[in-house]
Amino acid sequence: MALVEVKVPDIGDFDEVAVIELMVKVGDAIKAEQSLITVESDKASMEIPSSAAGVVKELRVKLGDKVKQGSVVLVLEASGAPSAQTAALPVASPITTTPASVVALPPVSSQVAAAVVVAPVSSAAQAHSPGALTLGLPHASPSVRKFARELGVPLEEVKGNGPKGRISQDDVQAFTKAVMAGSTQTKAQAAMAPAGGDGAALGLIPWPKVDFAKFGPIERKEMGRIKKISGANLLRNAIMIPAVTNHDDADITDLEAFRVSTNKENEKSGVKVTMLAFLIKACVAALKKYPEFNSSLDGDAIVYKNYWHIGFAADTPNGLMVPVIKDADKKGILQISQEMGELAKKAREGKLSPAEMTGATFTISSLGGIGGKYFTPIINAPEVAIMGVCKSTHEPVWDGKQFVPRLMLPLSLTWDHRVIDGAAAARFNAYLGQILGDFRRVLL
Ligand code: CAO
Repeated sequence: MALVEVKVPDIGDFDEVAVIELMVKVGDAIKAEQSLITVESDKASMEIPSSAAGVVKELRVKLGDKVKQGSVVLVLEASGAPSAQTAALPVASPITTTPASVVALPPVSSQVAAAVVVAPVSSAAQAHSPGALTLGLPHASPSVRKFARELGVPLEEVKGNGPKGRISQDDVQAFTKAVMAGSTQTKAQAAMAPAGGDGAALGLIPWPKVDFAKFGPIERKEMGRIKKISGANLLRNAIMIPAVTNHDDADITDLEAFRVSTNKENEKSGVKVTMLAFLIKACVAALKKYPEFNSSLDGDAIVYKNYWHIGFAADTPNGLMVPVIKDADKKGILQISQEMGELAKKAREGKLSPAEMTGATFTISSLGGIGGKYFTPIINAPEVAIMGVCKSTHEPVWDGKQFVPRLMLPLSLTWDHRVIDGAAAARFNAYLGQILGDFRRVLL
């Protein structure tokens, strides 16, 4: 049997490329045209196929090596004639090029679809590891991994139908379709089911199983669709985001007086201004001053948004909904109040369109009309912060000489510690308090 050196073929414009994946090992019997290694430049990833069939005798490259045209990839004990292409060429057959940046994604960037339908990938799958194969991680090319990462598909759960179980883009698509159709569940989804999942996928002890009927009469009701969907999202966000909440108070004595007088003046207009409308406007000013609060995480990058769409939590008979006031920075208090009234009504009637619930850059959850002092709202991913507001009460505040009664609004800002620091959060709250204390500051 002849020994054949399989070499890197002409790789176009690239001078040197890094080996990021080894797909075969010594002793493997391989076919002609089978992919041997993946190399990656700053622009593309490519798989280098074998020029001949045979058994791998020696691997001449390792992960991280730089190779170029003519570099020997491996030595093969050939089992047949080299491929026609190879016979005519001094190097292996032409490479298949998959530009890393070109990934045919279906339009799942819709936050709702991505968040609701497909559970998040594990951090192990998210982090691109050049040693993926040796670590026993899924057998897939970098472009397929990138594709899966962008869809939020846990690659380790996808069955590969390629040679040696290699996962292709078609496999990832089929898995996504099955999850969307409800015919399969990711492990994380199963773990998220409040009672059905046992948390095993997260390494937790099993969910307690109790026969409640043993202790008294019970009634069992299935949760509605909205509660199920928001529950899964809330659980993911609570688990995955290192969230911290800062509490503060804002003096809204003058603002409340202004709100009441505005409502008297506008009695006939039918538009009632509530504190939440002022809060939306004040938050936009604070978000502009501290842009990291209006951002999202995308891998290792922070995406700063130059638009200010504010979601507000609305309590509805079907569960929690979050309609969005788009371009709140361009709207006045009266317009925001009117839109809020309309959106809250639609939410309660279950008539919100997906467009009216997506695109928020920051969310406010107000329990002010109900009561309470402070709470710890859960961030609405992929946002990085949320403002919780409770009921304002008159409190004695020291003015330097004496205690005076002031109307104080409790604020609870939850923020993602991966993006925001405690000092920034304290500053955000302090600035918001200044604006609410003297609303003319919004104009500054
Ligand atoms: N302090 C004191 N009073 C307040 C207040 C505050 N922070 N915020 C509102 N109020 C008052 C209003 O002025 C109004 O009083 P009047 O009827 O005397 O004028 C009353 O409370 C009711 O206000 P509202 O709740 O109807 O209006 P809103 O603009 O404050 O809120 C909406 C609208 C849709 C956000 C609210 O109805 C709602 O659904 N809140 C619940 C949100 C929620 O569930 N959050 C938790 C999410 S986590 O599970």
